[in-house]
Amino acid sequence: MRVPEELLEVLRQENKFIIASHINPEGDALGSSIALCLALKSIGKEAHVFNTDGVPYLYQFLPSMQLIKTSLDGLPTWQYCLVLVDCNEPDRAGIEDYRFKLNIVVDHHLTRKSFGDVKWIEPESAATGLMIYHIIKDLGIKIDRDMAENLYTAISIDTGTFRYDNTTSEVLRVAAELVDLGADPARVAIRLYESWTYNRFKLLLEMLNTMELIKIKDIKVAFTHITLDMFRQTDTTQADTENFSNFPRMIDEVEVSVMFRQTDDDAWKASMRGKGAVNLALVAASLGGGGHRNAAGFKAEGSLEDLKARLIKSIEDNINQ
Ligand SMILES: [Mn+2]
Repeated sequence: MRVPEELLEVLRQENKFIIASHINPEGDALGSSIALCLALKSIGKEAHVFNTDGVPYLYQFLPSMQLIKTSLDGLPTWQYCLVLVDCNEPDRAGIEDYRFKLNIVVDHHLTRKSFGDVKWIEPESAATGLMIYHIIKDLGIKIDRDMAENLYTAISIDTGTFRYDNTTSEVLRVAAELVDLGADPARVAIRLYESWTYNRFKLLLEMLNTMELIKIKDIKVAFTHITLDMFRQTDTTQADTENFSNFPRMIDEVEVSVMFRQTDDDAWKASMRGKGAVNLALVAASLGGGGHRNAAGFKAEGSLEDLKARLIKSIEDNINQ
């Protein structure tokens, strides 16, 4: 993986940065942003981290997470370089109404958009955190414990903690180095996977109870959903559903797991996880969303039944592509 020289040059020469990541942030978005902010600060730059949704409780263990601002009010953004991480268009980050001095994009999502003056998009990279690691190294910045743990978490979450097929030897080498630099794998794993609220667990049970297995051509797809009522009954929020779509994928014969969650009366978000038989990035794109081959999502309006029908059609069209 090679960091474009142009990107390094801009980071060396400019002095004021605002780092932003996508709405509903997860470990890669947050860990990458915080690590880059700490790194830029450590060489005397002014850097801010913005996320419109803030830090979900699941990620409040991230070192230096208090750096994250949920508002850009009062900052003359036009004097700052934007670094958009883990997404590649400003409306994904809720910053489409702001102007910046220069727009930089660092992302690993397949869907390419035209936004950005200096772009580094690497769909082959397991995580944006891995790209940020290379940027920090190439800038000659020493990675401290806080940066290490943020980068480790970013890489960990996007590789299913070193289980998905994006877990390359490079991923493991970088992770090992981050552990040497102070990241604590056991602490991160416990916080990511074994620190649920009881309510979140109840919501998972509700979701699993909705599961149906549908055969599309030769492959089995598991459908689950969460209604607004279920959120209300368990006193949980959308952020509590992170990774829920992975559970039905545990079943041997399930190739694709789709979880729909209701966001408004007639509005749903679908999150899909696969094992390779269907290119879910293409399925998501056909329905106005995006993502990776084995992890993608989209938003849609209408009834759940309608949505399912559209999705089944799209999966049919994209089997083995
Ligand atoms: Mn990512």
